[in-house]
Parts: sequence; structure tokens; C-alpha cells
Amino acid sequence: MFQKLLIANRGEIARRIGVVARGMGLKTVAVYSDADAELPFVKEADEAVRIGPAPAKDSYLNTAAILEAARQTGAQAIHPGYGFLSENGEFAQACADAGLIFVGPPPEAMARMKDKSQARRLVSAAGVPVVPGSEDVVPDVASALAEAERIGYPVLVKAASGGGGIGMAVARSPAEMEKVYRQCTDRAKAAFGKEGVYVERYFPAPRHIEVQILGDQHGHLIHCLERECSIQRRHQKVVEEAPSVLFADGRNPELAQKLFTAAVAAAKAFGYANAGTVEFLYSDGEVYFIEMNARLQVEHPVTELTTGLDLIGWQLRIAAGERLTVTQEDVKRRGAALEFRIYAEDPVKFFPSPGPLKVFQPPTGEGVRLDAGYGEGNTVTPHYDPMIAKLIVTGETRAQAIERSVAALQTFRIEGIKTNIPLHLRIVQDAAFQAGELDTHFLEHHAKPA
Ligand code: MV4
Repeated sequence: MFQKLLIANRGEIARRIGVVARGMGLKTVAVYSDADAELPFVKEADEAVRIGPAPAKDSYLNTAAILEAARQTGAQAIHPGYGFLSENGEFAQACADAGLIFVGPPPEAMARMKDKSQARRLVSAAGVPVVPGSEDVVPDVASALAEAERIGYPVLVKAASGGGGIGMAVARSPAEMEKVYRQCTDRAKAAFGKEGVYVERYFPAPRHIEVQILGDQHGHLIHCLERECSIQRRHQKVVEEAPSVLFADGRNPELAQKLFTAAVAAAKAFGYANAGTVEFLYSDGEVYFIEMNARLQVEHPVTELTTGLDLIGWQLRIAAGERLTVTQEDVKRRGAALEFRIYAEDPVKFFPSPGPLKVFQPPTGEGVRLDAGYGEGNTVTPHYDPMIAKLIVTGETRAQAIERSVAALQTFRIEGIKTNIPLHLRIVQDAAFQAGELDTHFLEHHAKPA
């Protein structure tokens, strides 16, 4: 095992990785921008190195400054967290070139999943169910029209370099295709510098189900069950849970088996190692692969708390070359967990709400965990993602986790900024949510302010 870890991230995830690493006897190095000097993830680290001014491109995306901080401090490994450089294959390669361990998948696996159309083709060849769609990128409007005719309308045109909902547009009829195709290729070109797009059947109200993967560098790879992340707004997840109501209490066992088998086959097709997530859409009794994410996800705690696995601990041991000693049979569900992303934003209008945390008093209680990036007295700045904390609540059953969540959200006191806690309370008290009737359009119809 290496002895010193540099954490190339900020906020709650940098803090959490630090806690786990120090708990394993490692020394931790935080890197921080001028905006973050006072935050807990910096104060709690064994060493901290300033890497630049507030804008992410000058600090948390500044590869040269991060590698220099590792050199200066003698760190032997870098954990990228999520976002920022976490899915950047060139950064993973630059770490390897500098003699550093990148805590994540091999750069070759990252390269195989980067192009979403290529990823579809690769996993489909491995027998994984994918959304009916084009075999490859569609080079012009005529091919897009031909593919859509074959698939059936409505179709979704997606940027091959996209992901996470960026660069998608629906075509409901041939008449709409020319405009949608142009719009999608233009946006892909602007956002990613690559205009390739592909076509899929459009599911109007799917559920978003994802499967956690853990694999070591010796060919042992397992799944760690599913999470449901259907409650989102503009591709920002808001509430996540494990297990999905679709599969809780032994429901739909054949579909669950199909899902897990597909996730493992997809990860193996990419040559994956370390922690990753395979994303699926669920619609009308079927699951379909959409993409794989080469990182630890924000919502990993709901998996940790319902399987008992220490995902970050395993990421570090796997990166050091250790064997994953957990077998597939060892992975068992216990109880239910809900995660609420606490955003510094107006709970009705969704505008960002940066400012000083004059009061920050998190809830306590049985089954309540808080992963916070900030504490009382810190200031939330407008430079980064507005997520300030994650409230994760467990129970023996989903109903118990919901009851505990209501209590926890009601007693969570934050003053100085607005947060989306009132939105979370509307969600957990919503009858459809409580019944487990979820889809990716839930917030368009439910949990509205009175
Ligand atoms: C889809 C879809 C419907 N049909 N693909 C959005 C994020 C990206 N990973 C894939 N996404 C979607 N792909 C087909 N063929 C609907 C979505 C989608 C979505 C997916 C997961 C979570 C939230 C979402 C919100 C809106 C749309």
C-alpha cells in the first residue's frame, strides 16, 4: 500500500476521501483554490497545497499544478473524486507518466467508454441490452432519418461525446429531424469539439437505475447492487436511493438478475477496474444500458450503507494493486438508504444562493449520516457546484428511512443561505414518492410548493 495520498478535489468528497484514507493509516494531501482555503477538507488534511485562484480551470482542473503538488509533498497516489479530472483519460495517463498511482480505472478503459456510440456498440456485442438505436454515429440528416424510420418515432439524438444529458434532443417526426440533427451536432461541436451524434428510441418517462461495480487489477470484478436516481432536475440528481423499489423485497428477481449480469458484462467489455457505475434506463419492464461512468459517484454512500462495503477504501486498495477479497456471494442487501443532495439554492425558483453559513446545525439520530463540505462559519462561493452536503438516511425498510428523513430534514438548521431542504421535505412527504412511483420527470408533476 502507498503511504501518502493527494486528493484532487474539494468539498464533501475531498473530506470524505480524507477521512477514509486517514482511517487506513495514510497521510493525506489536500489541494485547494483561493476560494476554499478555510474549508474543512483543507484543515483536516495532513498537508495542504494551494494550486491556484478560484476558477476551476486555474485550480482543480490545473493538471500541472496538481502534479507539482504531488511531487513537492511526495504523494504516491492521486484520488480525483468525481467531476473535475476524474474521467479525464489524459490526466490518468499523466499521473502514470509521472510515476503516480491514479485511483481509478486504467486509461485504456476510460478511452473505450468515452465515445457513447462506441460504448453502445462494444457492450451490445457483449450481449448487453442497449436502447434500440443506430449502430454508429449518423454522418448526415439522411442517415438520421433512415435510422429513425427503422427505430420508430419519437427518437432521441445524442452527442457521442456527451453524457449526463448534455447534447440530447428529441425528434418526434421526420419533419423535426433536420432541425434537431443540426441543433444536436452544433451543440456537440460547441461543447466537445466533436460533432458526432447517434440516434436512440426515446423513452418518454423512464426510471434511471444504475449498478455499482468494483473490480481489481487481477480480473476479479463484481457488482454491488443497484441505486435508483430518477428524482432529478435538469440532469442534476436530487434524491437517490438503494435498493430501487423495483427490486426491493425480492421483487422482479429475473429482471434484477438481467440487470446485474448486464452491468458486469458491460464493465468487463470495457476492461474496467476500480469503482465504476453502469447506467441503465428502465421502461415497461425492461432495462437498457445507456452509458458507463468511470468514477466514484456522488451517490455512492447509499450503496455503502446498504451493502456494508467501504467503496473508497476498496478504491484505494485496488489502486495499490491489492486483490478484491469480496466475492459476489458476499454482496447482500441490508435495509434501505436515501440520499438528499443539499444545494445552496432557492427551493422554489432554483436560483443559486451563495453566502455565509451563519448557522449550520445538522440533524442527528439513528440512521442519519451527513457528508458535508462546509461547516458553520464557512462561506459558500459561486465558483463551484452548489451542493454543500449530502444527507444520507438509512432504515430497516424504505418506510422507516422515509420517516427518519422527514425528522432529519425538519431539524436541519441552516441560516445565511437558502437551501433546497424545503424541496426535499415536499418530496419525502409526496404520496407518489412514498409509493415508489418514480420516473425521471417526477419533479415536473410532484412535490410542488403549496
Ligand atoms: C434517454 C432518455 C430517454 N430515452 N435515452 C439523460 C442523461 C443521460 N445519461 C441519458 N439521459 C436520458 N437518456 C433515451 N433513449 C432519457 C434520459 C433522461 C434521463 C436519464 C437519466 C436520468 C435523468 C434523465 C432526465 C431526463 C432524460
